[in-house]
Amino acid sequence: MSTNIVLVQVVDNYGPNKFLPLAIAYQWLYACQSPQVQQQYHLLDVVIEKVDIQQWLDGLDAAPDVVAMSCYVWNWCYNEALARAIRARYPDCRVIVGGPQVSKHDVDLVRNHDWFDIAILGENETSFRRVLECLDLETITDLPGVLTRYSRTLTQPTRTQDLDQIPSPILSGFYDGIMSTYRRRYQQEFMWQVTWETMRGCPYQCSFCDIGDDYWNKTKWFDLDRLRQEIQWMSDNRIEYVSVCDSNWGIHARDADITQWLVDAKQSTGYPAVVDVTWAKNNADRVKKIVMLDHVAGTNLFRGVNFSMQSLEPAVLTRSRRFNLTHSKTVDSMRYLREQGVATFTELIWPMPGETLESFGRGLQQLVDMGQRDFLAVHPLVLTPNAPMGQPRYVAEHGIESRRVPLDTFWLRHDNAQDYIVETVDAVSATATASHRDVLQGHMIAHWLVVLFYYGWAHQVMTWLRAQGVSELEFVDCWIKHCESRQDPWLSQEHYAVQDQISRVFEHGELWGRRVPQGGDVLWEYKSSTSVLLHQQREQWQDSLLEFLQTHYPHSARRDLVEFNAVMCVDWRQTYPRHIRLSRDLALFFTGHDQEHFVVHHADIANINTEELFLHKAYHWRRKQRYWRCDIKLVE
Ligand code: B12
Ligand code: SF4
Repeated sequence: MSTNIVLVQVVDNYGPNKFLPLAIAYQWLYACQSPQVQQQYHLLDVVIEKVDIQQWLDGLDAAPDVVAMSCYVWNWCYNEALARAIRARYPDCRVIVGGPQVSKHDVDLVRNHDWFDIAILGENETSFRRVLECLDLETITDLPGVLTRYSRTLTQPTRTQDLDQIPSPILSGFYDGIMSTYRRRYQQEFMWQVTWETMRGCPYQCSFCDIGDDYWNKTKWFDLDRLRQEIQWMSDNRIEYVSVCDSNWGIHARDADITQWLVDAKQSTGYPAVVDVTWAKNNADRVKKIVMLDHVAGTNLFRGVNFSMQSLEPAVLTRSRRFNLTHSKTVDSMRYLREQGVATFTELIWPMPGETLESFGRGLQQLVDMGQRDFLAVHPLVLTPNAPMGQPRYVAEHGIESRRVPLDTFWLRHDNAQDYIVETVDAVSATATASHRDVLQGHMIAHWLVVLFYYGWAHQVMTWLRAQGVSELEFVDCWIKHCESRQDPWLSQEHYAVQDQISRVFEHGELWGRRVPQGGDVLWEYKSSTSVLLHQQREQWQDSLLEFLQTHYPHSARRDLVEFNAVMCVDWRQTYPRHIRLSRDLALFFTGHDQEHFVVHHADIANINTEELFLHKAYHWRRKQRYWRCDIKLVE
């Protein structure tokens, strides 16, 4: 009699795309190389979405004997609920868990989660195969990186040395199987998203990151021929979006070759449409070369280049073992890319251990000074079970306090949120150098800097004031004081609404994000949510901005400056190109031309036909490419 196995790797629903499951496919396909596994097992189902658990159990064709789940921070609680339900209905079914969310430090993990039977740590394709060959809990306890309720010691997993021993889920036809099952089941075509790996591991050791763990320090590569064939498949199968797992795109010379194949593929079929990569931190020249391959070909595979820094404070970087590109190289690269018309964006984390409110603000200003004009994201610091920063010693050493709060997932649809099994994380609420109050205040500084400068709502005004000696951070500080003074009730209300919502995440465990009128059933990221509101009340916004200038910077309180700022923030309800008239001093300052008549245009706005599409493009999907910003030219 065969053993029925179910594979589970679920993600949240984001828009229409479905995710093809990479990690669990690897595990299964590797195990299937064992003749015993091949003969003994029958693949009952592959679960890739957070389905209704009871309905799914009711719909199964047979009783599952083994369920293998891939666990990430975004599906751990769901997987627990699924495992409990399986345990209740099929008590003899063996539930196996693996993946980044399975702690490599907790020998009691299975004893403390008795709805799981086996936990497999690290990559560990070899142990998974042997577990499937022998499901006896006492025997498998001796395998490296395998935990059961009988485990008394923790053995660490070894690395997989030759990645090409793992069959490709693409080339083996495994994904074709899932896609045709969906086609049959739902009688429609879906857009599929591929998670794609060309290499594993990372030579860096950032403490806040799962991959910063020593375990992942050596890099291993997939064979180039295999990758080339996979690209062909993605191109032929019209894969819209490819999420590349590699931690440093551009770290190796071969990344340029792979990029060229992706460019060629898109030129021949139009697919893959988007390739989402994490750029190498310290290989600026190669990164520029790779970006230009795409840019010059006009294939638009990459959506900008991220210069992730996490912090700009040297002492903080040392504590978290983070190495950033040098200051001068970053400035040069950002300048070069800006001149080529390639958007860049930067990611920071707040509050990093050792960071203070003051050093955080200094870092934000430094970033603007370095030439980051396009986009900035500030992520809340969270502790994960395998990241060095999540370990008790590190936590104690840096006075880290954390609270169990929902995962910082934004843009969840609220209708999903109704029955949603909330995933939780340990979000850092204070450190030895930043009190909880500082943490909230830091989020508000980042909030207004992004809204005003990086979403454009006061971008031109701030640029003008900068030339008068007012730095962007001084402007933001003054803005926050203005909001707190309640002089402008409309602005104060917005300021406190955001602050209150962020604080409620920490105090009451509420979901991150915020619903806004006419923003659909979506929990918007806070800066986006404020932008949606400002968009809906543009005239009120201009009045408030002018009044703020009159109060604090009277010499720059010019209606034409505020109006110019507004004109540069794209609005789908306007007709483009727009002809505008500028006073000579503004024209000279912003365009370099001593003229009055200009044309304002936006390359994509003609494709927008609904408010919802506009809001999502401007303040969600294409925010990192400064979608908000119009172009300005002289009238010819
Ligand atoms: C692709 C990706 C995504 C995709 C996921 C698509 C998908 N279907 O999986 C998307 C874009 C959705 C995503 C989102 C997020 N991500 Co992400 N993402 C990644 C990324 C880049 C690759 C993951 C991957 O597939 N790697 C390749 C596979 C093969 O490796 P692996 O996952 O480690 O799996 C190996 C082993 O762990 C093991 N394994 C895995 N599952 C199982 C199961 C069994 C049974 C066994 C035996 C073994 C096993 O086998 C694999 C090797 O064969 C990683 C970073 C990275 N470079 O790995 C981050 C990473 C997984 N993401 C991370 C985070 C934090 C997030 C976000 C929460 C960020 C945020 N705040 O918004 C969001 C989640 C939002 C949400 N609600 O969904 C963290 C997760 C930490 C954790 N403990 O889970 C990572 C590790 C980044 C990091 N540097 O810390 N992400
Ligand atoms: S943050 Fe990036 S560079 Fe640092 S260890 Fe993680 S994957 Fe490597």
